[in-house]
Order: sequence, then C-alpha cells, then structure tokens
Amino acid sequence: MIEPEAIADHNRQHEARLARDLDHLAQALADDGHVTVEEVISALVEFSVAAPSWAVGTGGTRFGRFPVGGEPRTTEEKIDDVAALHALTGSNGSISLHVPWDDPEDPEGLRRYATDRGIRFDAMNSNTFQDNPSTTGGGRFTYKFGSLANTDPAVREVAMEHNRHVIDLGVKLGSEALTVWLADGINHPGQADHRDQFERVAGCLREIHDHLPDGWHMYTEHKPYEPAFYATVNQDWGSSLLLAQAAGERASCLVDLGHHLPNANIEQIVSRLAMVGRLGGFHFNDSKYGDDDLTTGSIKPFQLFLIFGELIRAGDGKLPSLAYMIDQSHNIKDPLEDLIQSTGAVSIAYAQAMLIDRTALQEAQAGNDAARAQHILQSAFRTDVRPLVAEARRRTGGAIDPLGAYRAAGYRRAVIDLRGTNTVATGL
Ligand code: PSV
Ligand code: MN
Repeated sequence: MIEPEAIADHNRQHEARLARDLDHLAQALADDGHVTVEEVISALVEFSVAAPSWAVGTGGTRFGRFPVGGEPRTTEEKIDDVAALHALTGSNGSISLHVPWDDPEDPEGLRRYATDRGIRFDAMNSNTFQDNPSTTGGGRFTYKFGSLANTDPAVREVAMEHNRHVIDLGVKLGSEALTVWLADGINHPGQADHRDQFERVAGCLREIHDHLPDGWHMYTEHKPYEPAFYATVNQDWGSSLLLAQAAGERASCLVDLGHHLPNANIEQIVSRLAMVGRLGGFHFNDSKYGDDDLTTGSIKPFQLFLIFGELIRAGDGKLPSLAYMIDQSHNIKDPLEDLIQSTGAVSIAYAQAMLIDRTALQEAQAGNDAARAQHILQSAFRTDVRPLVAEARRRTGGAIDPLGAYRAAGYRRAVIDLRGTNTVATGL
C-alpha cells in the first residue's frame, strides 16, 4: 500500500507552488468568464478511468519482453497495484478483468478483497482469441479460424458460452458491462467469406446480448488488423456500429484510440457514434503507426483534447457517463509509472476541453469565422491546466506530483522484495 500519510508528506513540498499557480489560473478563467476553476476541479474530482488488469504487468513484443520486477502474480496482486495507483491519482478506482487471464475461483471473496481496497470492477473482457482449456476441455476446440465467426457451430457455441460465463462472473463481482474484442478475421484473401463471417458474429452477439442481466451493457470493440492481417470481422467503427445494432439495444461501440488506420479522424468517429446513441466507451492509449499502445497523450495530445471536446459536446456541456479505460502495453517503463502518466494526460485533456468557450465557438461557427473558431479551441488547448488536475488529485487524497510520490514511496522496490524479480503478470 501507499499510505495516505506518505502522500500527504510528499504533498507538503508542493502545496505553496500549487496554491500560487491556482490563484493565477483562477484569475485568468474569471477574466474569460465562461468557466470557473471550481467547476473544472469538481468535474475532475468526479472523473475516473479504469485500469486494465493486464496493464499492471510489463508488456512486450514478439522481439522480447523486459520484466520490470515485482509484477503481480495473481488477480489480488493486480488489485493491490491498481489500489496503489488510485491512492496516488484519485482517478483509477476500478479495474477491468480479462477472462481467463483472470478467472477467480472465489468471485465473492475477490469482490470483498477489492472493496476493502476501494476498488470496483469495471467492464469484463472476454478472451476468445486464445484457446481456453477451462471451457474447451483441454484445447479440444481451437480459435485458429475464429471464435464467433468460426464456420464450426461447436466452436461458436464454446465462444458464446465463454461470454456467458464472463457475464455471470461479472455479476458476482459487481461489474455491469461486457467488452467483446474479437481476433476473428481473414489472413488470406478468399480464405473466408466477408459477409458470412459478419453474419455469424452478429448472430452470436445477439445471443450473448440476450444473456445480459438488467442494467448491463455490452461493448463491441473494433480493430483494423492484428492478429488477422488481411481483414478483421469488426474492422472499423462502421462495422462496430452494425454489430452493436444487430446485437441489441444495450450494445454500443467502444473506441480504442489505437484501433484506427493512420490519420483517421477519431474525434469525428466519436461524434458520429454519440449522435446515434451508440458510443459506449474508450480504451485510451496513443500511437504513431498502428496499435502501438503508447502512453496516452504522448504522441497526439491535440487529438485527445478534440475527442474530449466532442464528448462534452455530446453530453451537452458534461462528460457523458461511458466506460473510460486505459489500454496500454508498457514495454520499457514501469507499468505503474506509465499508468500515472496516462491518467494525468486523460485528465489534462478533459480539463482543457472544459475550457472551450462553447457559446463563442457556436457563434464563430454560425458566422463561418474559421480563424476565430480555431483561436477559441487553441486558447483552451494551450492553457496550462496542470494545476487544476493536481488540485483535483490533492482533494481526493492523491498526490500533487504522483510520479515523484510513487518513486519516493519505494513501491516498486517493495513489491520486488515481496513478489520477486522474475514474476509474470498472469495472462500476458
Ligand atoms: C486488442 O488489441 C485490445 O485492444 C483489446 O481491448 C483486448 O482486450 C486488449 O487489447 C488486450 O489484449
Ligand atoms: Mn483495447
């Protein structure tokens, strides 16, 4: 654990400077007159972005993996890491499990374990991209040629049953959503029929949707390639929308920021999905070329800001309540440090988007004043909102400087001593 007193001690070094920066910003925002520091800070205090259970361990590529040491060995230890993260940021109060990477034998016990540490269960992820001995009877069936798109009805049934199992498990954990990302696709043109594959997936998703308990949601997550390199069944936001519509009313689309072909206008995709009421959530990360899973906001911070602008537009001035999660692979950084930085980047983009003078922007748009419209957006984007984000963290008991506080707490050293240097987070 990272104790609140340790954070409070660390905060003392930064409080005077933060107060000065906040005063300055309060004055500047009061002069602008459309939003106050208090409005932004209280919205940030309410905001939470989930951490995925697979991102507290080191990622890797097919060219190697460089373990950071002290990686969690069990789902309980993953929860411990997310609780440490949340103690520092105040914005990561939930964990998203991936089954069977996480498949607790005692879900009620796990729920108590998480509750005791102030952590809730976000959307459940079903894994039908690797063989799953617990549901296939020792790998008798294989997902080599797809799961819900498979030509073999027995394999489709195994994959659907796995999704139902994940929902039932999620109910016991207090989760309220299922995210379905499928590896199904085509590697070689002609290998499978685009339409037949799609229709098989749509039919299966409808059956899975029928299994959702009251109050549950289901998210379809698209991705253009990998592991299928010619076509994936849920390739793009259009396919995702069609699948969500086919699945049922409680299905909507999840946008992973890395799951787009280069230069896609993701903020426009967000606007379209929100417009038709089928925007379900996000997997935050950043990328230069493909699904690079880099630190959120590290490559295209302006895009992240514009996405939050569209979200606030969709929510009539407020952030819609969707499934917000970070989905990254930490190849050379300490995973917790990368998650601290990504959570900060998400909060910064949200705060900047709250600074957009929407009335002035609408006026500029109505008058076709492109220069003024751009100036309004860039004034918001170029405001240094870090004091607002730091103050929101401080008010939730978190750290003004979370990276510094994390290092000062010696958390990584402590978990290396406890868990060992060569542990591998289950799943990856
Ligand atoms: C696929 O690349 C993805 O983005 C999906 O969300 C998976 O569930 C996750 O990564 C973990 O592999
Ligand atoms: Mn994802």
